[in-house]
Amino acid sequence: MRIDIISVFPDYLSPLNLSLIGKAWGKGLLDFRVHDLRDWATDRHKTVDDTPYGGGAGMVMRPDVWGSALDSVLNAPQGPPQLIFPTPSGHLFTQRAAEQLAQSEHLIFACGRYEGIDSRVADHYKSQSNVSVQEYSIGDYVLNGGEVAALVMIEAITRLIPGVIGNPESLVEESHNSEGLLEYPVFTKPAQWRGLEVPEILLSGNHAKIAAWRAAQAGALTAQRRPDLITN
Ligand code: JBZ
Repeated sequence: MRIDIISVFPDYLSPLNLSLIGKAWGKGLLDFRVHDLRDWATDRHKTVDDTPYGGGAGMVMRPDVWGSALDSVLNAPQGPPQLIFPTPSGHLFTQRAAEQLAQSEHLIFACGRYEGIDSRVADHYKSQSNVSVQEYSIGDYVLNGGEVAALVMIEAITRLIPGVIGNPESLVEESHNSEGLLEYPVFTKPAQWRGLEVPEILLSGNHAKIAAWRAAQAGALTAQRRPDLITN
């Protein structure tokens, strides 16, 4: 999978060199291209933003600079790309969205800063037949720009690509387990630590009882902390 990322802070994406994602890049499974938006600015100050029409606080990113940058990465030979705008006003990015995007051969992340990117940029590319456009938010909190949201989405997407994660079993048993619930609590040695014991059932060797205990724990924890995940 090829992933282009455009940002005014390309160094923000340096964690992509680390851990499993960095190894998958080294193996050729992933091909990251991080671009500095200012490379497409045309004035000597490399301006990428301007004041908002209608007034208000802060600065808005210019559509002409973004248009030049996106046209240039869209001209890559990977086949129909998906263009993703991390934005607090986007649809919520979910595991279902990660699964859909993991099927793509080419993703492009357009990371905004300041008060965001002129709205015509997403509208323009939505009207183009050679690209699919999505606006996503990773959750209800305030970030300074799209870079960290892009990192979150890239990790969630790329770990679903065969070969990126060494042990594919870790793809199925995760904190959102196969039942769509929170995961049960886990324990390892030592069996006693600072006066706290491991639940006795886990030392019993009775695998049927252990599975039932874990399912009950997952259900109770989900009901308490994330009732929104319970469908009924
Ligand atoms: C996001 C201006 O660019 C931004 C600013 C905040 C922000 C994003 C992009 S994406 N917050 C989120 O997913 O929560």
